[in-house]
Amino acid sequence: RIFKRQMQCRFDIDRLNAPFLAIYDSLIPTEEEKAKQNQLFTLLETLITKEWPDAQLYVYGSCGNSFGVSKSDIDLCLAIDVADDNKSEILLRLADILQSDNLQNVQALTRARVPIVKLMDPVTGISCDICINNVLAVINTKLLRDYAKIDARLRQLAFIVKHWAKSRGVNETYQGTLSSYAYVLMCIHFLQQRRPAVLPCLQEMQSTYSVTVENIECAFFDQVDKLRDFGSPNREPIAKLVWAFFNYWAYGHDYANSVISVRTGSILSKREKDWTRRIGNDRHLICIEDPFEISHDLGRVVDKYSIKVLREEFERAAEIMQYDANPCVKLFEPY
Ligand code: 3AT
Ligand code: MG
Repeated sequence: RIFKRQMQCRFDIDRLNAPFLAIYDSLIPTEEEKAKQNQLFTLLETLITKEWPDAQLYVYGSCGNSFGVSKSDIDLCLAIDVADDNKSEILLRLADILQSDNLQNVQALTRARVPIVKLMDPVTGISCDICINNVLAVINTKLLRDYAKIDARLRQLAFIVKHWAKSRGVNETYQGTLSSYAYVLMCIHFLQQRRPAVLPCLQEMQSTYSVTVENIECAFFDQVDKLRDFGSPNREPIAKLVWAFFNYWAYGHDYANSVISVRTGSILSKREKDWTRRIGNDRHLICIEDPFEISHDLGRVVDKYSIKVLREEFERAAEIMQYDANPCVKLFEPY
């Protein structure tokens, strides 16, 4: 039905590899920048363990999952034994401590959906958010980082897709478009689906890593050094994958019936997830299953207006990849 327009790839696609790789290279944070992030992390860790000796500080999000572009903020999670009701107290105390140490713009947002302390380090210029006990995010960060170690093309594709999404204004969950996390899951799933596959499904393999968090068992194969050659039977270079990614989301994906699932490395049906109708604010117009919180659809932020915006952007990108003389410029033009 919707497979009407899946296209044949243009004949000169390979000439786009070098320009796409150049864009990727330009987005990677430098060693100097990573050193500054580590420096700030160490400072915060020291301040925190002085106050709470049993607490642990973790990096999550793009600085920890290896999908962070240059100048990203740092997302941190403070793991501490505290009742949910007392989180605000901890955040306020933390804000006090940070302020006394000359960190700038310190703010405790205790009433936010995810309560955090925000701060900026005047020495490195890096901004940072600290939340409490969001341990699942720390674990999904590890899953993404482990996938990235298997095949270099995942990081290349995800950087390009994230850069496209930011340039085109479709990386704004408060406007009904998708989070960076959702885009990375879309890239992983896409590479699991190539034939031959570029990525395996780590959660379907014999687990070598397992933790239970909030009653969810998170288990997967994490000895990814052993999978370094996994993707080599697939010889598709980056330009072909970018082309195929946008072609899939423009013309190949069955929005009415399908759910993409990194957990199973396959496509599930909306019916089996019971995601066929709107429940509360969850509309399930584009369905992306969280790998651990499997009742959680990362597409739930998308509404009947923003789904149109998103699909038009996928189609625009697919058309550019198909026909434009200079896709590496046109794709990222500000909206
Ligand atoms: P940016 O480079 O900052 O755009 P990011 O990787 O930091 O990308 P997000 O800001 O979207 O990604 O989210 C930060 C982390 O929070 C990523 C993931 O570990 C976690 N996370 C985000 N959204 C969700 C979600 N809906 N469910 C579970 N974990 C999530
Ligand atoms: Mg982030």
